[in-house]
Amino acid sequence: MSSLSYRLMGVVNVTPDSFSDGGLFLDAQAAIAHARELVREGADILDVGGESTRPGAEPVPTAEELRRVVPVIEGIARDRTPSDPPRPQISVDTSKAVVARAALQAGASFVNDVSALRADPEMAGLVADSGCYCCLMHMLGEPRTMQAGPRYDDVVDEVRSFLEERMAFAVSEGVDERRIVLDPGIGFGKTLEHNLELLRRLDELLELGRPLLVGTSRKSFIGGLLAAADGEPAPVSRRLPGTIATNVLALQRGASVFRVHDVGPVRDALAVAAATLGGRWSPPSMTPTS
Ligand code: HH2
Repeated sequence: MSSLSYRLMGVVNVTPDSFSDGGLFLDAQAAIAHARELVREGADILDVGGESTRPGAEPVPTAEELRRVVPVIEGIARDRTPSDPPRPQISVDTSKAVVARAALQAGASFVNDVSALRADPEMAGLVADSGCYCCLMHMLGEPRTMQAGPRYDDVVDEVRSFLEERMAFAVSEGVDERRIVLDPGIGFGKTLEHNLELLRRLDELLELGRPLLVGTSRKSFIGGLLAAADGEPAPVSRRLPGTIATNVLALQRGASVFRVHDVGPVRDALAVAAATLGGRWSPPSMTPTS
């Protein structure tokens, strides 16, 4: 039986205001300890972020974002097993080229830019010159306003066209196409129905020929689906089963990078799901690098 290859990306939020774990790992030592735990649980990639992108989040000044993420990336890099490439791969969740540059110098090799290289004109050149991996994610609008009545004629077609255009832009700026990962941006300018439609038809994005990353972890559409009779969304503490369900379905539809907070339980669910699915498909390869 051929096996399905996929990678787990553990979330390390060094922020006071992230929607599900804000304030828990604001201290660098707490964030590094959390990162160690995620690696023990099976994270292949750690995604370190110093700015929340939750709906309504306020932008963080560059100096503060640097202060949050750089010591944590340095600490994780010091901790790594000296394999080739070192494990875990470190990703920085930022839209600012100055922050990405410092993160790459500190040991990151993956830029997770939720603006898909639109927010900072320096970002595409930086990614191209450094030869790092990057994730291009779809978002309608920007975090402050993105949930204000998002509308699409066909959400999947529009997300696919957007990702195709951003990938062409990245390549025209010198980014190696083989280092690009694509993400439909679950929860970024989407209603509950848009998120479900994207997950249901995720395989249509495979036509773009790059690995797909999905981030459903603990998101509010899961809370909305499990809302109480009074319409109150289920709290973050009740969203793990829904996170697992959506990640398993995304695996079945071709996703190969899973961005999650609860690495251990999702790892177990994906291992069983992948074994059950067997070799029904194989995602485009994405080889880690240092
Ligand atoms: N989701 C979040 C942040 N970054 N990056 C990608 N590529 N895809 C995602 O779906 C994604 C992302 C939001 O989750 P979280 O980091 O937990 O929350 P916050 O932005 O509030 O810190």
